[in-house]
Amino acid sequence: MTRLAICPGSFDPVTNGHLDIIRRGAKVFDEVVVAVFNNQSKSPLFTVEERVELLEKATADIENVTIDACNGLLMDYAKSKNAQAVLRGLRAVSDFEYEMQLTSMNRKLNEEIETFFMMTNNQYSFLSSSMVKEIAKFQANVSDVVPKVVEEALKAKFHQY
Ligand code: COD
Repeated sequence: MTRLAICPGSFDPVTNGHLDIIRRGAKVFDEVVVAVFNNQSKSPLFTVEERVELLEKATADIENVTIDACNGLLMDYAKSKNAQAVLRGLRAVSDFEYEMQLTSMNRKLNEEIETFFMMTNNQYSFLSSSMVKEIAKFQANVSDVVPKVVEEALKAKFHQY
């Protein structure tokens, strides 16, 4: 049986922290589908299509990873893919409460699909898409926290070149 995990998120945009989780997850599961959702509570900088494209480029070298744009409920999507697991990253204690709520709600929706958490690599513990966007807006260097394609996309978004 193919062990498939869904790695869901907003990925607005994908950071090296996300990529670390995706890369490590791809070593544990046969297939990882990165599912890009339009999170209603966040106002995105990049469209879903742009986020998918950036993820595709950033994960092009990982054979068993695919990227998909998603609407609706995560658990409905996971079921439609016959996934066994949802894969999430944990940075710090501050992530814990939100992840508990999300996981409890998801379990209520579908008990069959387990959520797996992976601790971030220490170097990415304080890395978030929001902070990357914040500093990129002021032309700070983001080359060590996002892949090259994202660095270029941020420059194009904020500085129009
Ligand atoms: N290091 C390691 N992991 C990280 C890092 C980092 N530096 N930064 C982020 N991560 C992890 C996050 O913990 C998460 O696991 C993943 O990477 C993606 O992060 P984000 O911030 O892009 O994802 P979120 O939290 O915005 O994703 C929220 C969902 C899209 C999963 C959620 O809104 C959802 O499930 N939406 C669909 C609707 C639904 O089913 N709702 C029901 C639940 S109430």
